[in-house]
Amino acid sequence: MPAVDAQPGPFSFDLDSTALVVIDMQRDFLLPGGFGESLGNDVSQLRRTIEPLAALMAAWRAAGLPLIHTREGHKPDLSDCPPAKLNRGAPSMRIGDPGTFGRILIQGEYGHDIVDELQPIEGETVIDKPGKGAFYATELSDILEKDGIKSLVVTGVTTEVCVHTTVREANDRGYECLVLADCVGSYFPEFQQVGLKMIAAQGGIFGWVAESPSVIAAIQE
Ligand code: TIU
Repeated sequence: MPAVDAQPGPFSFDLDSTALVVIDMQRDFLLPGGFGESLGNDVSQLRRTIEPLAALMAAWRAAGLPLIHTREGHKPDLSDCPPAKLNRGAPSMRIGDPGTFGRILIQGEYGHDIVDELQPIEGETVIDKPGKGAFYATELSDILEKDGIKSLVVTGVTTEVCVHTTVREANDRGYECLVLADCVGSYFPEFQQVGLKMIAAQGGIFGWVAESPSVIAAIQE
């Protein structure tokens, strides 16, 4: 059974029952000129995850292990977007408005899809989710149960929002989660730091935290 150096201690996982989850690496969040940047965010804080994530995905695919992508977004008629989400805050652009890369966070639009560097390949699962967590109102639980998955290696954006919500949902459902610090990103450096600490604190209250090179080494052994 491979094990990687992690906080708060070594993370052991079985290759037959572990999936890599790549959360919301979408153009709307990551591309300069997109939705994320229009909210005043520094997209470079997210873009630094692309290179390590591409390397991890290549190794994961070479090992023949399951890879699941998620995308946050809504139907064109916004019937799956609660008013509480649509109207929150005072953004210069709202979900469904026309943006640089099509209607913001709307399924089928260019900006809603995953960045070129990390596009899914044939046979990989893509979960479209209306919420922050990947379990809420999606088929993820059924897929993981069907495939006998028990552990998740969690990556993507943003650390304190969709990554945290998904890890918390997974933790309550009995999955062991390893979050990779170099493959998750927040627009806010302080949230990145504290978000990762919160996962591994109290003996791993939500899971474990490691760096992707240790996982790559473990699956290549
Ligand atoms: N995917 C995800 O984290 N959605 C967000 O809206 N994140 C923010 O940090 N805004």
